[in-house]
Amino acid sequence: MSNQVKKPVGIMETVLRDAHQSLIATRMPTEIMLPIIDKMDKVGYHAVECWGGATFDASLRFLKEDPWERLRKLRDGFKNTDLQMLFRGQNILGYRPYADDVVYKFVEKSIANGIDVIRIFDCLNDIRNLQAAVDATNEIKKLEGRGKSQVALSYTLGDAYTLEYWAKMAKQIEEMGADSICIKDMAGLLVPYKAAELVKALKESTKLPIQLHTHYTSGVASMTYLKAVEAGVDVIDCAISPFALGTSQPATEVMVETFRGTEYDTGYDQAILSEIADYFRPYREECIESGLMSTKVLGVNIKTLLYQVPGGMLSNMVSQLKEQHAEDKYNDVLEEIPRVRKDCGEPPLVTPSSQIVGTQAVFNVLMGERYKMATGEFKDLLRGKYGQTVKPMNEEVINKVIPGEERFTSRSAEATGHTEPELAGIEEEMKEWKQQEEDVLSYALFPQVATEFFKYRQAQQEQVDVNKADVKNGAYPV
Ligand SMILES: [Mn+2]
Repeated sequence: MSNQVKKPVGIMETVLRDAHQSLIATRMPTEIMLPIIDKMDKVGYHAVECWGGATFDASLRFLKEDPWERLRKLRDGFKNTDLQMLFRGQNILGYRPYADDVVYKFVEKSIANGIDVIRIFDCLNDIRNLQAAVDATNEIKKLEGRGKSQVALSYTLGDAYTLEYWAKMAKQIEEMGADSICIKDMAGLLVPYKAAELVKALKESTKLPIQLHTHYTSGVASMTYLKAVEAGVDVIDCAISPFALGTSQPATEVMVETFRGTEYDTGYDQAILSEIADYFRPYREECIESGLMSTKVLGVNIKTLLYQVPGGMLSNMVSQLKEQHAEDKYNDVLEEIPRVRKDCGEPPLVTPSSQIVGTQAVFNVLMGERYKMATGEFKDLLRGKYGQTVKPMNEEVINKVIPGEERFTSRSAEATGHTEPELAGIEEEMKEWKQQEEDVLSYALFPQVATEFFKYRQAQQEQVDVNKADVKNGAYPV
């Protein structure tokens, strides 16, 4: 035996959340997941990521599945593995800030239905927007003995984002009572040697475990993991090979093999991983054949480093331009994005700031004059309703878009007036559909989509032939 000190790196498997979100628009149904989770449970993964805003939304909207039911089924199957979810700070899994009582209830129900670790991020890295979710998790942990919070740094590039900035934020996250930290590189911007520097700086400022999340889009991600692990990162996010690479994560098997026999050896059994890959491979083929998985997202796109735009934002932008028959403006919009981002305080680009900046950039280009028109969300961002940005905003733009208007400096829930409990009111609004407490939360996040789902569910329960139902218009013969 060598006297090498073992420091096995953990792997969080993303195939049930981010991998299919990145490659097939979050369309993997529960029935594809269930047959393999028994095997996945034997790997010894640090955690399996299985839930988040897009999985929740797509379940209700496109798959006509109850996301809570999916979570309970996964929990049933994963007896030994932690289940992890992604949580948008005060926005929970939705697109607007909620009052603290909704945040608390959502955390409580997520943990009660099977979640172990909640990864919480804010699109501006305004840590005040993270506190309620962290506090809720800590309270549930005290009461139930289960539930951990992981706070994410939404990683981005720009003048303000120095090693000192990240190190300070990590320290604040430790002080706010989180259990671990994630470097959330949603756009795949973190290159290998920068990753080593960043991990080292964070390790010097906090004792919390550090997890690294990135995307393969620009082709450097597995090297980034190698350097980050050497620098001391504790956990890396990977996807089983049929759902890895491209806009998804590095492949689990590849990283396991990379560290085999070193102090970082995961100890995972390659034979089990290979069976899991065998299971997902035909489904991948099916997705490619049906066009659900586009081979376009599977290659290397080094331009993401140039424009710093996350994959999901690019595809939104392309469809917005298509609708306007202005696909030829693609490059103009790409160049406009960094300028708009700078005007509004250089925020990270992640839901919802990515959509807000992206849509405004499209407007600026199509109108032929910058800020001739602004979206309501962009105005709210300038008003401070999403929280504080790291850099000051461009006053000229503010004067053009929201002249003389009130601006806010508090956290998002207060800036948007969500200071009083709102759960009871929401329940009152939707009580005719309520079959479980969780339904109130589904409705709180996605009122229209959830209502459509509730109608569908009721029609099914009343034995209506759903094939005859007019799904498009939301009318179900009862
Ligand atoms: Mn991601």
